[in-house]
Amino acid sequence: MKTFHNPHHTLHQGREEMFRGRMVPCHEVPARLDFVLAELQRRPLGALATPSVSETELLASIARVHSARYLDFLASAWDEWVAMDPANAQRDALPSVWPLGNPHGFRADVLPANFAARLGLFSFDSGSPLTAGTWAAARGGAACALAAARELLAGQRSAFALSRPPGHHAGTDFFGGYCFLNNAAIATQALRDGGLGRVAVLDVDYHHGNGTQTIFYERADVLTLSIHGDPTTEYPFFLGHADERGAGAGEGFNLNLPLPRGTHFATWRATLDRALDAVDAFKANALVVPMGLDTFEGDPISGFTLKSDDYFAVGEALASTGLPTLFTFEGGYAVDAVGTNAVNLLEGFQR
Ligand code: SP5
Ligand code: ZN
Repeated sequence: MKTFHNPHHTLHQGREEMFRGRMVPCHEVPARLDFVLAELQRRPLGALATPSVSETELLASIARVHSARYLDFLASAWDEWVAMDPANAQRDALPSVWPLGNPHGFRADVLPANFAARLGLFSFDSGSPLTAGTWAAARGGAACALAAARELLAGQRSAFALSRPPGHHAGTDFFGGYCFLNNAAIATQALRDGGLGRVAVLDVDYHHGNGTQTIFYERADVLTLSIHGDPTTEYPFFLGHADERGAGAGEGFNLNLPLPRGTHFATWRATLDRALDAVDAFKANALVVPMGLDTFEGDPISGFTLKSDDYFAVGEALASTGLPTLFTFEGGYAVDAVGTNAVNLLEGFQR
């Protein structure tokens, strides 16, 4: 399978994230991608390339998923942050105030002129620093997703969009969970627009793919599935329960499979079979896998116990659908194992 990697990823480099009342070093660091790239050079799975996508086509694909007002916000966010206070050039932008959703009655339809208020309006946590190069890095990731979708549309069996920052927590008009543009959703929509009738998105990151779920929640042409830590105790907390089944035309086209913190591979693997049965029943034309490796036993912020060798079996199981499959790179914070784990999964898929 061909890998498209983001040459601009280091432009996004947060310093600290808010965690329980204090600032801690960011978990989502550039070295994560470097380790995956190095492992792909050691154990090649196919060609390695950077995406070549025109800026016009790229922005059009991104706008199929994200709102115009959110994209305007992202494009000017850094300049506005620095304009608030020249000293901000040395600090990452983090939100500190948010409008609660319904039924609390705060207005989300009126754009505040105050940038700090807009930073909150378009986000849901204070763990996702926005930096000088965030917009450029995120666009580079969307380009990888689009290039990978084109591989599948050209008839390839699989493709890998290797980028950071990750994407699956980002929604139509919000960032959070270290994510700014939803690469998996952008790829999925590009597959639909390229003529594939039904696309399944099976999220295997430790954290619920809340952004992807909300983007496709009312649609019957995209089946979203997610296996993740139970949101009762695990981030992102406010979405990801089993009773969220889709709405309107999309009712029945979302499947959440939450598992308790501490779940071992045997249970996780059996749960994957449930998800794969649902993908089969949906008669998908393609599969998109937001690939998080934070299910690993050594992950510093997660609670499952998968071992490096288990990822071969995950890849093999995903291959059993026989569908054209596109992988995006999501979480995985045990930095020196993330390359091994990612390539184990992809190598298992190619077996
Ligand atoms: C893409 C992805 O995996 N996003 C995950 C975002 C999780 N953010 C909250 C993490 C809580 C951090 N815990 C810090 C532990 C300090 N020792
Ligand atoms: Zn995660």
